[in-house]
Amino acid sequence: MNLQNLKRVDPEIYDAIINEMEREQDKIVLIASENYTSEAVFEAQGSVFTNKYAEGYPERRFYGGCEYADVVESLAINRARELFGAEHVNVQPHSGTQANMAVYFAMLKAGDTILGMNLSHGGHLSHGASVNFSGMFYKSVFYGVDRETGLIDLDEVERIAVQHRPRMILVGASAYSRTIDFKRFGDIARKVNAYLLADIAHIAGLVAAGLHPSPVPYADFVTTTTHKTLRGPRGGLIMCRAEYAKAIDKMVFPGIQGGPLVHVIAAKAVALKEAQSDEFKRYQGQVIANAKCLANEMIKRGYRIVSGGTDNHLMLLDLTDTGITGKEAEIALDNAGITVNKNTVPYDHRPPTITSGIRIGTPIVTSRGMKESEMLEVADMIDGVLKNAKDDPFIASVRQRVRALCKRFPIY
Ligand code: DSN
Repeated sequence: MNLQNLKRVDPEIYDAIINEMEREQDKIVLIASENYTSEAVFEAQGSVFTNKYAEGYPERRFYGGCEYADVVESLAINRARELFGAEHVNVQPHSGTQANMAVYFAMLKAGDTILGMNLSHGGHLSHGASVNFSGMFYKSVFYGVDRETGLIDLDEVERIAVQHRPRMILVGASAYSRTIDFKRFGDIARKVNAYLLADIAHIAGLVAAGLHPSPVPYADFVTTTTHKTLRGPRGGLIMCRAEYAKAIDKMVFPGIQGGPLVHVIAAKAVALKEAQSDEFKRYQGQVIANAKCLANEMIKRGYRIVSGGTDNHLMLLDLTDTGITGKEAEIALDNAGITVNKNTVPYDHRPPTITSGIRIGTPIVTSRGMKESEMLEVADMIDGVLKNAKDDPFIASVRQRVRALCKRFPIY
């Protein structure tokens, strides 16, 4: 990347960017919600479209000079519609939470009941958590996972839905490693006359590649971020049935956002084009293969994975019986050059600032080209660090192994 102007104008920001590039190159990043985009996505995002105001929608703008912004946004919309088979798409949400906000504000009244997955069981803040606007504006009720199996108990979801008659049901998770039965959620929503919103932020890439069942046939609304498994720029988008198109578009703009980030929409369009390729499908298949390999190896080494394994890009390692907390594990692993996030496990007795688990995901290491043999090496290093978290020379030796592995898989 040529950053010579930046280096001259703002050396502090230049240094931070260079340091971040080195960090991303030099560490094994296993944060399940992150990914490394292509250079084409970077180039689109770092383009002149950051200069442009384009309030409104293609051919219905409030500013002159939007002819090329229209090209970009129309391409993004059409590519997303094709990729996911959606009737209508809005590509303007700045984030996944804003995509969800637009759907709630368009369809619900303050005080309505929403039913979502419990945050501490793997749900998301914007699905009704009390500290989030979704928990402040709406009455939220939750389903979780079964204590024994770690799986969403669909009969229990139905029971809660019948009991509380929510106006909207949310399905989608930030830390759930199993296939989600969107069809059954659709049946439950219809039974209680609720809207169904599927938030596929984590699994959008897998859905696009046909490796996870799509919610589009069953859900009234599907939201996603574009930067996780989908491997695009940081942002969100909304898909919905044609009958809700007007309400959703009106709520995104002028309801909750002003000018769209046209440079980000350009980068979304590029990512959506890349997602149509066979290479992308192979990539998503490898993401899952790597996650399964890593999970199986950790299980072989005696660790407990919530639900006993994974069908997707992530797993939750339950450290309850190991004598190390999620927080301690996150710090020790990062010192060794392996970046994960601490995460509550279902029924965790520790608070979210400490936790009894870590979440591990394979999108980034797979983007770098790593395969099963590297996953075995990563499992060996994670195991070593968790067992020797306080042994500084040991941690330093793993750091060297991580550096050597990362050198073999350059990112840009
Ligand atoms: N909850 C975040 C994550 O999955 O990392 C995304 O908002």
